[in-house]
Amino acid sequence: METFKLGVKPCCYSLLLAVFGLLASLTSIADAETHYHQFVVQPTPVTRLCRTRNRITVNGQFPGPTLAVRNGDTLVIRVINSAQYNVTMHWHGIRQLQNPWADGPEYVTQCPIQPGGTYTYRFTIIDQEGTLWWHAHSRWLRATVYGALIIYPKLGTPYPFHMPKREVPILLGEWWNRNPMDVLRQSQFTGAAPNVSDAYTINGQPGDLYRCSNKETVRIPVDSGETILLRLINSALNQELFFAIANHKMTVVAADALYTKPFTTQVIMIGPGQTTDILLTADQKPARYYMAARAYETAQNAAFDNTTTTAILEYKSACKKGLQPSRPILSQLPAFNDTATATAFTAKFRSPSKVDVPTQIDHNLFFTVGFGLNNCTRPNSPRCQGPNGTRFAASMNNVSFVFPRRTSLMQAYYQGVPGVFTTDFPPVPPLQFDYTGNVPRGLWQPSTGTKLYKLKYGSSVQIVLQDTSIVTTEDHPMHLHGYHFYVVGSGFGNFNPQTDPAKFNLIDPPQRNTIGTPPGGWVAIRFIADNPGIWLMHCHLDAHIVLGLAMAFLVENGVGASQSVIPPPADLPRC
Ligand SMILES: *[C@@H]1O[C@H](CO)[C@@H](O)[C@H](O)[C@H]1NC(C)=O
Ligand SMILES: *[C@@H]1O[C@H](CO)[C@@H](O)[C@H](O)[C@H]1NC(C)=O
Ligand SMILES: *[C@@H]1O[C@H](CO)[C@@H](O)[C@H](O)[C@H]1NC(C)=O
Ligand SMILES: *[C@@H]1O[C@H](CO)[C@@H](O)[C@H](O)[C@H]1NC(C)=O
Ligand SMILES: *[C@@H]1O[C@H](CO)[C@@H](O)[C@H](O)[C@H]1NC(C)=O
Ligand SMILES: *[C@@H]1O[C@H](CO)[C@@H](O)[C@H](O)[C@H]1NC(C)=O
Ligand SMILES: *[C@@H]1O[C@H](CO)[C@@H](O)[C@H](O)[C@H]1NC(C)=O
Ligand SMILES: [Cu+2]
Repeated sequence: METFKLGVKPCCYSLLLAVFGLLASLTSIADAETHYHQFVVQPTPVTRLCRTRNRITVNGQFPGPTLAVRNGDTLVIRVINSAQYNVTMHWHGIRQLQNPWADGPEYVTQCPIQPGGTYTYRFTIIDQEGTLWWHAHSRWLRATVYGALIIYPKLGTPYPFHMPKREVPILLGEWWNRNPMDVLRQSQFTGAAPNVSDAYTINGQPGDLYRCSNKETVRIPVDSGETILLRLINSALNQELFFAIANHKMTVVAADALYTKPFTTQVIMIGPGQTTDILLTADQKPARYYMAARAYETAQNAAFDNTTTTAILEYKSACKKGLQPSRPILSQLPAFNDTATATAFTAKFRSPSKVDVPTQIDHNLFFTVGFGLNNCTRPNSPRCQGPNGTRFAASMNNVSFVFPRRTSLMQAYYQGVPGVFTTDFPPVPPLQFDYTGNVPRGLWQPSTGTKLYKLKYGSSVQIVLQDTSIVTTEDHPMHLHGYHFYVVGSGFGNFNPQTDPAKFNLIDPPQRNTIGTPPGGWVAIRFIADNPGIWLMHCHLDAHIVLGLAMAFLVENGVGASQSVIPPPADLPRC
């Protein structure tokens, strides 16, 4: 744990640009520090796939700077918006206890930082360690505005596994040749699905299976026999991904900054928003091996980006001879629709030991999650380019979430501004139907609203998230802000409240902050509502959140200051 730097000479090529850039800030860190950072959100020329285009970045870096802190540290990040778009910043997976003001989703916990504006996010890491990340939470800006957020244990606290000397953040991303904000704008105009990306990326680089990307392919040097830690983050906008390393097994030790019982695997499935920490031992013949990622796509008949991004795991001894580097060995990745592999992988996650799962449930919630289609009065209009002259929609419990514009939910709540939201989000679907069967077309059009579900401080909550087959079934990576939760069960088809709870794992279920609904199935989660504030729950595919696949919890204050939301900072942006 002493050295976080890649103190290595690259072998086959001259520079390890991307890896060095990412690890630049990972120098040794003292105990309980306050870290001051300035994030300038600005247009920056970025060259990918043969063309240079302006993209919104933080401090001109893509991916953005890595934040490296310790459990117990405080972060003070002054965000200066020098871009032409509204922006907010989210610290994905940080619990932000009593402090929704630092959470970031626009119009939920704050108004956006407008062009020319600034806002300083202040928060303390309380009892969390592992791999998280930060990203813009404003329309589709996070396509290029994201970075790793690594939390080391407090000084003197060991990892529950042998700490490798070398560790590498691996940020999976998605790249559009067109400005992602224009891709979003076009789909919001037409009502059709947004154009798919042109490439996936590893640490910002597509890799050498794409044109013009050969020289910049990310390289990770290893010594034969050593074990390194990969901190894998899916920062792609809209795509779950399979990830594998040719000829190498991986040992998963944590996910979403929560330790897991270690298990080995040949392939990882990771949804947007999720992180996975992997131990990798260089125990193969010295050579060059691809690490690669490509789509896990569950929607039926949907267009998706069918390309493969690569980086190269390079045994140093394989490169010493000064010869032309050999072509890397290709990784085996599952087929794009291999739900069996994805499901088997997700089922392997366990907490390291017995955990304290809530068993007395105060709120037994059942939320349908899925698509819808809105009919048009003029189906031939350019604004109705969805299937058969409709517009795509999405909802939870048939409510397509409408984000307020006048103010944020949290500001309205704190200041008692009426008329911004209601607290009647339904605990169960307003209509029972065969959720994963042949749903009658008349039920496909959701209602709209800004509905919250109210929870008393300290109450225990179970949510069954049930995918629907309206338009298509799909794996929706559902993210809850302000919390992590136990994943106690999952299955295919309709959840059966009589028989399925008996199969729940109440001993050592994994904890996560983002979990996918199996396509045409359900997943059950539990948590204690011990963090007051308004917390968004949404699909982490940004193509879906903008269709309304979201809702929010209003967790009331408990007793006294230690169970209440702190006052908002003076510089909180106003709408
Ligand atoms: C989306 O794709 C269509 C079809 O390829 C193309 O005509 C259109 O210009 C694209 N729009 C954007 C914003 O990428
Ligand atoms: C994806 O690409 C591979 C080859 O790169 C091809 O074999 C496969 O059919 C494609 N799948 C889809 C769904 O387009
Ligand atoms: C996956 O898609 C291919 C077509 O690309 C199809 O032949 C195959 O049956 C599908 N597999 C599953 C499990 O749906
Ligand atoms: C669109 O219309 C065609 C022909 O009526 C029908 O077969 C298809 O299922 C419809 N698609 C949707 C998504 O409604
Ligand atoms: C939308 O249009 C479809 C196909 O024309 C129809 O079956 C359905 O009932 C309509 N839905 C509503 C809510 O009007
Ligand atoms: C959703 O609400 C709309 C509007 O009230 C209704 O037409 C539709 O049938 C509902 N669908 C479901 C699945 O509840
Ligand atoms: C930016 O935010 C302000 C304040 O909420 C809002 O009035 C404005 O419309 C937003 N601009 C865009 C382009 O969304
Ligand atoms: Cu989704």
